[in-house]
Amino acid sequence: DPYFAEPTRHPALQINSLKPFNAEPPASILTDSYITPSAVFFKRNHLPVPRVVSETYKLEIEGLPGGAVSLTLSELKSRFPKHTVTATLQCAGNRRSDMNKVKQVKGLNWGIAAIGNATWSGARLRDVLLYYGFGPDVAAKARHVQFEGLDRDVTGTSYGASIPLNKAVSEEGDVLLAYEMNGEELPADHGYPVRVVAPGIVGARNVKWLGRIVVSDEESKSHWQQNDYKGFSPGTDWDTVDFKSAPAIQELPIQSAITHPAEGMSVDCYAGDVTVKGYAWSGGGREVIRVDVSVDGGNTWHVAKLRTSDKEHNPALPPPPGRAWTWKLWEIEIPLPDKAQELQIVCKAVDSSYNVQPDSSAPIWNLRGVLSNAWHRVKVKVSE
Ligand code: MTE
Ligand code: MO
Repeated sequence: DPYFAEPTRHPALQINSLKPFNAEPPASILTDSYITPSAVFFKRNHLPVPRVVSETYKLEIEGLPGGAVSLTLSELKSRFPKHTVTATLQCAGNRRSDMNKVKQVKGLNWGIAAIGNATWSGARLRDVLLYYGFGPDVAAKARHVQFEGLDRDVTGTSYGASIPLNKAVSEEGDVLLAYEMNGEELPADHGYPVRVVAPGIVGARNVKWLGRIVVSDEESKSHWQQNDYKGFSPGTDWDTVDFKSAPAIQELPIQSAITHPAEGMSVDCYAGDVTVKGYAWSGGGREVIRVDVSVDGGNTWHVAKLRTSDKEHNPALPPPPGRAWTWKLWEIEIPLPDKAQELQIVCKAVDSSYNVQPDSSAPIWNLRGVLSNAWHRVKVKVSE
C-alpha cells in the first residue's frame, strides 16, 4: 500500500478524499483564531504522504553556476538565518462547490475552508540561491524556479511546480524554504521536513516534502504546472480545452467568504441584529481594504470591521505595500430588516488595487472549477 506512511489526522476535518488525503475544517473554525491551528489547517495531497527521515534528507539544487549541490536539513538550518513569515495559503479549488452548482466541474468538491493562515519559519529561498551562486549571469538566462516534491505516483513521477524567478529571488517576495509551521516542525501532511512557502501565490506552487530546486529558463514540466491549475472561459469544455493556451495560475484573485452563520441556521427575530463573520484575502500581496456585507441579498450594504491580528499575533506595523500576505478576519453586527423571514447574507471584498469579486459564479465558471471567488451567499431563517 503506497499509503503506508499516512499520519493520523484531526477528527474535526471534513474529508473530501481519503487516498490521497484531502480535507478541510468546518468553516466556523477559520474565524475562531487569526492563526489557523496546524491540526485543522486544510490538507491537500495529490499523492501518498512520503516518509522522509530528517537524518538522511537531502535538498538538491540545480541550475546555478557551481553545478548541482545538495544540502542536509542541518545545513539548511545552520547556514541560513531563520525568517518567520505569516502567510495565508489558499487552494486554487477553494469554493469549487459553488461552481458545481452552476454546472458540474472536475475536481474535489471543496467548500469555503480550503484556506488557512499560518506562521512559517525557515531559510529564505533568496538567501539559499544567492549563497550557491545566483547572480546577474543566471538572471539573464533563467525565468523560473522549479520545485520537486518527494511524493511520487505509482510510475515514480513526483509532484512538481514552479514560480517566477523574480518572485523567488526578490527581497520583497518573502519566499521561504520552511521547516516550521506555527512554531513547531512541519507536520507530515504539510511537507515535513521542508516545504516552499511562496506568500501570495496559489497553494499548488507551495511544494511540500521539497526534494529538488531547479533554476531554469522553463516552467516546471509537471502535469500540475502544464495541464492543470489554469483558468479558462466558461465556453471551454473538455473537448476544446488547450492547456497550452493559458498561463499557470500564480497570484490568486480577491476572495472572501462567510463563516458564520452557516447556511440553514436560524437567527432569533427578537435578537435585534445578526452577527456575521468571515475571512478575506487577496493574492500577490494585495491588501484587503474593505469587506461589504448585506443581509438582503445585496440591496443594502454595510462595511465590516477588519481584524488583522489576535492576542498571540500582534504586528507592530501594517505590512509594506505589496507584501500583505495574510488574510483579514472580519465581523459585523447588522440590524435585522423589519419583518424579514429569511436573510440572504452576502459578502464581497475589495483589495488595494480596487479589485472586486464577481457577483455570481456563472460568468467565471471553468471546467476545473478553479478561481471560484464570486460573492459568497448564505441563507438563514429568522425564527420567532
Ligand atoms: N506539494 C507536494 N509535494 N504534493 C502535493 O500534492 N499539493 C499542493 C501544494 N503542495 C501538493 C504540494 C496544493 S494543490 C496545495 S493547495 C497545497 O500544497 C496545500 O498545502 P497544505 O496541504 O499544507 O494545506
Ligand atoms: Mo491546491
